[in-house]
Amino acid sequence: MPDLIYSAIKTAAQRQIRQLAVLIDPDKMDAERLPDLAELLNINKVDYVFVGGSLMTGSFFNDCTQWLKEHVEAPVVLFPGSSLQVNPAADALLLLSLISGRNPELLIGSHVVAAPMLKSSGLEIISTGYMLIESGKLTSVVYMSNTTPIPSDKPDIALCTAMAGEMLGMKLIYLDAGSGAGRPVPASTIRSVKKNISVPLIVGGGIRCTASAAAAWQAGADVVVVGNALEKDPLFLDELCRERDLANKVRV
Ligand code: 1GP
Repeated sequence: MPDLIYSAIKTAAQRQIRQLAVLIDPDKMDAERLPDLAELLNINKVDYVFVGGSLMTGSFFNDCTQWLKEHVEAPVVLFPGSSLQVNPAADALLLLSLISGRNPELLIGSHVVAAPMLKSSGLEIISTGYMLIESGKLTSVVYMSNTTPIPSDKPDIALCTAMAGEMLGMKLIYLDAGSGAGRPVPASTIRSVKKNISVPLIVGGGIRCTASAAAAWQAGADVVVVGNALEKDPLFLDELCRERDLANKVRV
């Protein structure tokens, strides 16, 4: 499988181009709202659309993924909360190993079970060292993963974990405070992880204002992920993209 999406993320990261991914949780989306959202995503030239959720109770995942692939210009990347969230219509899938935790199922177990299905899906599979950072509140992902997140005031633990992930061959590191986090990943943690790895760094969770996104990019995030805040106010996307473009000096 060609690594088109990974190459795009990596090339942009090497050029220090800040990228934005919008996370869509199909449980919190419906078919009526998708067209307006797609228009916003296309107008603002969002870099990636991530699709997934730590717990999915509805049945919209497959239709939502397919629809986004057909109507949105940005690549559609699966960010699966479980092996049920796989759809070959997408462009790529982040194969998350939860390296901040010690739950064997999320480190390797579910990957073994899903491997044949992933292989036959034809999806570009991107090995991702996924790290949860404590955020001041019990997020769904922390509860569902049955793991302890890395304390937010222990950047050393975060950086050693990220370094180990890279040494194990993971192609991306994702620092996540969790969807709807009380506070985003601290800039000090982002900075120290970024200084010690050479693979691209994704940061998300609890980003609700442009200042938080700017702080994450400034500290070294290559891709910032925003979900919740856009579910509440889709027009926030315009501000976020302005901030990204300002940081990239594309437009003022
Ligand atoms: C969660 O990083 C993502 O995994 C996005 O979080 O929904 O809080 O923006 P939010």
